[in-house]
Amino acid sequence: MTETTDKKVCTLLFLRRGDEILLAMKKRGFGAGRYNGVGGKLDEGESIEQALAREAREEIEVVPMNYWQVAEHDFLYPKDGEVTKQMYSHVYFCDEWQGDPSETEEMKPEWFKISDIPYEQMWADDKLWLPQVLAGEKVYGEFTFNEDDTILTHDVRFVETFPSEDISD
Ligand code: 6OG
Repeated sequence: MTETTDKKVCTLLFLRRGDEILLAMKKRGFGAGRYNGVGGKLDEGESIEQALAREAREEIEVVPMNYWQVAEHDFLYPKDGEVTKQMYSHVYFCDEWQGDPSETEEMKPEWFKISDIPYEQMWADDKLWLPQVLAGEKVYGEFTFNEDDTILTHDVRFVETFPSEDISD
């Protein structure tokens, strides 16, 4: 994993219902205008699970009840040849929750058939790992982005355990 001074750990959660997935249109901030799962950066002292629940409540007004990790990603955003921003994302699926997904100031949720995911309106990395995860694989990905948000490099691997779970180092 590459380290930078500005590494932010964040969560990403996708609700699942039969052959559908809940995506949310980000209305403001980083990634605005794209569909994504719900999530964001961990607050000071917060655990992954606490952040997952807080973001789901704040962004689409649901409480996740049953969820499991499906992916882990290291996103690097170089500027002028130097990595100045890094997001390390813990990705989860959820098949049981309380509340109806609702639009908030930040996100507009929408159900999509798995066969109809609007990859062209999502981050460019999503089509490189979401299909595998939907097929039941666990993946770890490293992605470097150009300044125009296209992908410069990517490395996606199937894993049994995620790097954050590796206690050997
Ligand atoms: P806030 O800025 O709202 O967190 N995120 C990405 N998600 C995908 N699928 N691809 C990317 O490629 C992403 N970069 C960031 C992580 C932003 C949310 O957006 C996710 C966070 O859940 C570049 O706190």
